[in-house]
Amino acid sequence: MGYTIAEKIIKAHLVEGEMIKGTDIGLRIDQTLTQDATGTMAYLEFEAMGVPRVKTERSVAYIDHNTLQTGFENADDHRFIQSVAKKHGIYFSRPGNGICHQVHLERFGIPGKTLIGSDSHTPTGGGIGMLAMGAGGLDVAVAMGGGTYYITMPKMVRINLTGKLSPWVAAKDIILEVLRRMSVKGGVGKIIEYGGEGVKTLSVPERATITNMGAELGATTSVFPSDEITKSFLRAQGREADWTELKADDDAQYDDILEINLSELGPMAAAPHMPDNVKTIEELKGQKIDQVLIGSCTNSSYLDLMRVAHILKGKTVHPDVSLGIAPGSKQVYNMLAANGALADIIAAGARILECACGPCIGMGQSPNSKGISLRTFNRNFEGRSGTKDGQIYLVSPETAAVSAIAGVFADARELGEAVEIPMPEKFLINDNMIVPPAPVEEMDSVEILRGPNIKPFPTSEPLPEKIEAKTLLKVGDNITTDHIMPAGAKILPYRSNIPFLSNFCFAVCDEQFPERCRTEGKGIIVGGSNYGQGSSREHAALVPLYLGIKAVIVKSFARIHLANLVNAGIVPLTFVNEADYDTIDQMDELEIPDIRELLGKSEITVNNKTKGSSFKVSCQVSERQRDIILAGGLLDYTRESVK
Ligand code: MIC
Ligand code: SF4
Repeated sequence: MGYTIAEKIIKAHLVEGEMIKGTDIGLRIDQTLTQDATGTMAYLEFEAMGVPRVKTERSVAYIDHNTLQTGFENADDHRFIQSVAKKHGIYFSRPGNGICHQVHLERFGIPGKTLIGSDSHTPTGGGIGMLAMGAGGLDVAVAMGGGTYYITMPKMVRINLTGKLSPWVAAKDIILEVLRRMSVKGGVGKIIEYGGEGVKTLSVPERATITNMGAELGATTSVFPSDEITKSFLRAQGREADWTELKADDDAQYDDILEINLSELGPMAAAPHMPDNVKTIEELKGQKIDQVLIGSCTNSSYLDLMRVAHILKGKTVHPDVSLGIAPGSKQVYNMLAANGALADIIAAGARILECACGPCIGMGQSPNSKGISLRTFNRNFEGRSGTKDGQIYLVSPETAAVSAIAGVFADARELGEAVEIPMPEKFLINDNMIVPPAPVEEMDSVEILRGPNIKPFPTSEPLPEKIEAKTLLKVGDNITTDHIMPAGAKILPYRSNIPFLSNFCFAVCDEQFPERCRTEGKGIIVGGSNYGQGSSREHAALVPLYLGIKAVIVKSFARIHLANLVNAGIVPLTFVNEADYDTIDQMDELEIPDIRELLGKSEITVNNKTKGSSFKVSCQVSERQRDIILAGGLLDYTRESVK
């Protein structure tokens, strides 16, 4: 039997387990990346492991999220990360160099390699044929130390692309179509592989837009073949030697196959507040808009912004609209400046933002009250923009640009004939903002610079024989990490200060939650399906840990968040009968006897002491995860094994 692309990469990196779907496998990790919002914690954890030098082929620390410096906190964290990187063998991408996923694709990504990153959009690397996955900071720290990365062997889904996109229809519309069909939980436990004749019509950055937003499907990752197009992209980046061919065998087996005829797609938008709430442009056309933002790791490549510049050239942004543009990398920014496209963008009235995540993570540019904001980003979760009642729509750069001029949702196809913007034969290569680590012989003399914002991370206690605690919060389906641990300009600077962050835990859902936790001292959270979707931020587990949360009982979990809960030593449980969710009320007192013994079992009794009833839950953790929880979290469990 032949192999899929993902199976080939997994096979070449398998260090534990067998490639049997649904079982735990351990992978050797070639590359890691971190960004600053998760990086400070990841490097504190790396330091705590006591490994002097990273053992990966390449590890890169990016500064791209916390670039608003309204106090000392972010700047201090940047200096901390820079000094850790220098000492421990990590390349450092300075603030201003761009968004981690865009820069990694341009300068470091290699087909056939494994990459994990402390950011859920790490699968962007799938656009260049990497097996690239988002992970919690601690998992990344372990991988940097040479430790194995564990996932559940995913199912394989193939998406066959046929035909060719119509003029002004974009890669973004392809992934919006996939989201429309599969939903935000449709990818859980799966790797999405793209194939078919249509693949040849898509450039590497377009493929990367698609794999990037595979994160919104909940997929483990997404991957494209590495072909002649990949080769010419790498050649244009001066890295042809990094190319290898990668394709699925003809007789590879897939668990599911989807067909998408690119010729049939039109422009689409994901309406508030979920990336799978997809509408056609026909349904929205003519509605007034307030803001347009172009950028983010999904859509800020050279090709994206050249198309935008072409649309804006000689026009003026509608008087009722604020248009912000953040190029994805210094390379993109520099090239637009050199060829005059930036001048066209400025002349049209766009507000040029730093090349960083910026408004995508609520770092500025929050829309007006109830403001309708069109963004080329990947997430439109409630409150993420920084304006609680902001109405965020996710669109392609083409739709964004035409709408910014029109002042209403507009259909870019009305521009008529397509504009051919060729992929550059050579990108502008200047790695002067990437600082290499100190040579081994000098590492001991590198001083680590720590600011006062860095507080110790919370430690968990060994799991008791039984958990007895109140349901301190009951929430519904599709709770995101932006609900659990919000980000944004006011809170993000405190990512290395768990006590401070805890004041904002679940603030979007229930502002009283942190106070209740403090009063009660311990608690349980009850939730619906796809709990913890979105970000890889381990803070969404560390903060509840700090607040005394012992267990989370839900209908189903998102992959990375489940791993983060285990790493923090919090017990993840799922209802055996989903209907039991309805029998629990907030503040009900629950009791889970013999939990130490029952971890990993599929039927565990929970007594609802308030209601005098009981129900069954399952604890779907592997043996290794059970040992991690018993040990009080991954850090303690790992410390000895990677030395
Ligand atoms: C996001 O897009 O939500 C983030 C901010 O990039 C996160 C990481 C974080 O919370 O720091 C992610 O996607 O993992
Ligand atoms: Fe940054 Fe937004 Fe991409 Fe997250 S999704 S890495 S915040 S640009």
